[in-house]
Amino acid sequence: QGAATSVSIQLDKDDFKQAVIRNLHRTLGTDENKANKHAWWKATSAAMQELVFERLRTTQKTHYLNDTRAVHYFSAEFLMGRLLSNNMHNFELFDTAKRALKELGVDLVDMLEEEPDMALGNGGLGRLAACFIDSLATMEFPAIGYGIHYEHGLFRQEIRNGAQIERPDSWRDYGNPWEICRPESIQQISLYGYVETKYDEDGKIHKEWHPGSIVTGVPWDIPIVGYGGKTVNVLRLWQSQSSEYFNWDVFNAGGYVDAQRENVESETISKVLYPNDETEAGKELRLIQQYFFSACSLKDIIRRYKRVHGDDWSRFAEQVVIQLNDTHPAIAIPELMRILVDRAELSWNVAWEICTQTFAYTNHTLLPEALEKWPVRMIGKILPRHLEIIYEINHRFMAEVDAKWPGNNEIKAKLSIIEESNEKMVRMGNLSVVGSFAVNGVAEIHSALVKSQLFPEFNELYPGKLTNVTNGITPRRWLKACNPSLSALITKKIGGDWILNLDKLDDLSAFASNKTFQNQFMKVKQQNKLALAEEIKKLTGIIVDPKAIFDIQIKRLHEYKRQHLNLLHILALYRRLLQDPDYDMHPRVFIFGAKAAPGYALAKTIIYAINVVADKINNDSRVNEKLKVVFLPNYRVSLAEKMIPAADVSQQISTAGKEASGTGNMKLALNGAITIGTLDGANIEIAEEVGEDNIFIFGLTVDEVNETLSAGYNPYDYYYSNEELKATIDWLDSDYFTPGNPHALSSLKHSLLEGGDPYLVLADFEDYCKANLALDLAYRDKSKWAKMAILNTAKMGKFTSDRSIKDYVERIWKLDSCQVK
Ligand code: 26Q
Repeated sequence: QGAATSVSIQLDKDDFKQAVIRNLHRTLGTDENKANKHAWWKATSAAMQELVFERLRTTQKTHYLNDTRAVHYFSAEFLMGRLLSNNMHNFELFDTAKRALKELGVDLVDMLEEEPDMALGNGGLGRLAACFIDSLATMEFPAIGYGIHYEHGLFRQEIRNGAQIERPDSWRDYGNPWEICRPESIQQISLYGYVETKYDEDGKIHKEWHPGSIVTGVPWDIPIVGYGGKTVNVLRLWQSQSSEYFNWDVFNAGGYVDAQRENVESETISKVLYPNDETEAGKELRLIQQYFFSACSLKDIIRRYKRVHGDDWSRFAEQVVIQLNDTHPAIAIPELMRILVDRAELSWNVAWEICTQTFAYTNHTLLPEALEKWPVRMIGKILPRHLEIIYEINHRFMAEVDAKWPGNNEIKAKLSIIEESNEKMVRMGNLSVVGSFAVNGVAEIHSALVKSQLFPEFNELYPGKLTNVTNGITPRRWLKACNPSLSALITKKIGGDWILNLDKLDDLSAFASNKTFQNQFMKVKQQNKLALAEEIKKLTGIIVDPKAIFDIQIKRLHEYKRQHLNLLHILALYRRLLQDPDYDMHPRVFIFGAKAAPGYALAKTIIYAINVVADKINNDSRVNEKLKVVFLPNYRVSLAEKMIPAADVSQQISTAGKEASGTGNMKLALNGAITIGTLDGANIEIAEEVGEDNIFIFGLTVDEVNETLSAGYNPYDYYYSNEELKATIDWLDSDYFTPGNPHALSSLKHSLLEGGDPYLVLADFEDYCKANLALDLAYRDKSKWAKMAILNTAKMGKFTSDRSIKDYVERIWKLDSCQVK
C-alpha cells in the first residue's frame, strides 16, 4: 500500500495478540475468559495507544529540537467520531489487528461498535477541523488543534412518535482510552471584575484588570496519528475547573456578593456543546466558553514560545500562526493584545503588528443570523479590559477607514467593529478581518460572495487579504476505512498511491466504460447497500429493497438545506403512484439523517413531517414496491460511515448562495454516489471536476436567486400555477399524515406561502422534479450509471483535505514539513 510511506511501526499478528492480552490483564485487570466486548475494545485501544505514545514522544521531541513554526488551529468544535479503527488504518495495522483478534475469538468490526463517537461538534465546521488535523499529521506539518473538552458533546437524537427528542451525550461515561490528562500544563484564566487605570512616574498609563473570578483550564491531549504512523500531533482540549485561587480585590471593592451571584459556575463552562449551528445564540456562557479556550490556548502557546525565546517577542509571529475556525475564537485577538500591551508592556503598534501577523480567519457562512455579534454590555461585564481594547482597535481602524474614504460615515458605520444599534454590539467578523493577515472562504463561490457581498469594502481596503481555500475531506476515513471493499478494488486496479495522492484516482477513468470493471464497481455498491439495508432494519424495522435506488440526504436540518424540497418531491411521487398504479419509476428509497437544533421549531417540524410521511408511505401496500422513506435516528460520524458507501444518489439541494461549501457532497461523490444538486458551494467545483454528464444540476443560480428576490418573489405564483405542487403542499396540511391532528404540519405550509418562502423552495420545485426524472431514467441504464459512478470516484482528487492543507500551508501558514524519524 501507500508506496511513499513505510510503516514506521512493525508489528505482526502475534505481537498484536500479545499486546491486547497484556493490556487485558494489566490495564483492564481482567482476562480472556471474563472479558466482554467493551473490555476487548478497551484493551485493544490500550494496545494501540502504546504505539501512539511512542510516536507522540518522538514527534514532540523532533518538533522541539527543530524549533519549528507550527499552525495552531483554534476551533470550538472537533467532530472526531471514533478513533480506534482510524488509528489502526493510519498505522496500517487494520488487517493485522483483524487477524489477531479473530484468533482471540473477537470480531474486530463488531467490536469497533463499542466505541462511542467523540461528537464534540455540530456538523460541517467541526468535521472539517477533524479532517484538517488528520491531513496535517499525515503530511507531517507541526500543528496543534485547540478546543474545548465538552463533558457532553452534541445531543443524542431519539425519534418518538415521529418527533425529535434530545438526550444527553455521554461519550466518556466508561472512560475514554485516547485522552491523556496533562496537569503539568494547567492554565488559569480570569473573568469579570474591573479595570484600574494607573499612571507611572513618567505619566505613562497602565491598565490593570482586577478579575472577579479565576477559572482553571485542565488540558486533555488526544493524539492525532497521521497516515503512515510517522507524525503524531495532538489535539489539546480544555476542561474547566473551579480554582482555589480567589481574587480578594473584588471583595474589597465591595462588589463580591452581587458579582459572584451572577457569575457562571466554573465547572459549567465546558459542560456542554451548544447544539445550534448557523444561529447566534447570544448566551453569556457561550461567550465565556469562547474566551476560556482561546485564553488557555494562547497561554499555552506563549509558555512554549518563552521556553525557547524568553521575553524576545520579535520572533513570535515567525513561530506561531493561529487559524481561527470561524469567529468563535475571535476573542483571542484582543486577548493577545492584552497580553502584549498590558503584561509584556510592548507599544500598541508593535503589539498590533505581532497580532496581525499571527492570526488568520476562516469564514464559513454568509447567513446574517449566523454572523456572531456580542452585546457590548456583556463583553464589558465578562471581559472589561477586552472591551476597552476592542474600542481602541476600532478607534485606530476607523482612522484608517477615514483616510481611505474621507468623511464617508456610511462606510464607517458599515465597517465599524462596533454596531451602533439600540443595543450596541461587537461584530466578531469585522474584528476578525481587521485583526488577521488572511481571511478565507471555503469554496470558490462562497469566497467570491465573501468578497462581493459580505466584506466588499474590506476587500478594497486590504487588497489580497481575502482569498479562497476550498474545503476537503480525508480519504483515509471517508474511503479507505469506511468503504474497505471499494478501497480494495481501487487498489487492485490502480495501486495504493491514491491514499496519499488522491489525484491518482483519475487513473480509474480509463476503466469507466469497461464492462468488467463496471460490474466489479457496482457489485461493491450492491454489497454496501445490502449492509445498509440490514442496518436500516436493525435501527428502524423498515425493510428496504437493496435493488432500489438509495437516495441519501444527510446533513443538519435547516430551511436553507431544503430537506422539505426533497419531501415535497417524495409527496409528488407518492401522489403520482396513487393516481396511476402503473406510474413508471425505478424503485427508490429516500434516506434521511439530520439533527435539528433543539430550539429551531420549524426544523423539528420538518423532521416530524418526514417521519409521518415515511410512516404512511412505508405502510401503504399500493406504493410499497416502488417507494420507501427512511429517517435514520441520531445521525453522526459513525452512522455516516455506514450510509455513505451505500449511496446511489447524493442530495445537495441548498438554495444557491446559502451553503458555503458542504463536505458531505464530497464524501458521497468519492464513494460513487451521483449528486443531484444546485449550483451552490462546492457542488459547483464537483460539477467542474466530474463534468455535466455525471451530475444532475437543477435550480436557480446565485444571480437568479438574487434577481428573483429583488423582483418581489411571490411563492403563490408557483403554488397556483403548478397543480402538483399545490396538491402536495395542501396534502401536508390535511389530516392524511397526522390523523386526528389536521394542522400538525401547518407551520411548514405557512412558511412556504404566507411566510414568503425565503429559501425559494417553490421556485425550484419544478426543475427539481425534472432533474429527478432524468436521474430515474439514467439509473435504468445500468452501464451508463456505473460509468457515472466510477467517474465520480475518479474525479474527486481535488477534494482531499491534503490539498486544502497544502493550499493553507503554501498561501497562508508558510510552514515547512518536519520529518519525524
Ligand atoms: C455560534 C454562536 C453560538 C452558538 C453556536 C454557533 C455556531 C456553531 C456552529 C455557529 C455555526 C456553527 C457551524 C457552522 C458550520 O458547520 N458551517 C459549515 O461549515 C462547513 C465547513 O466549512 C461548510 O462546508 C458548510 O457549508 C457550512 O454550513
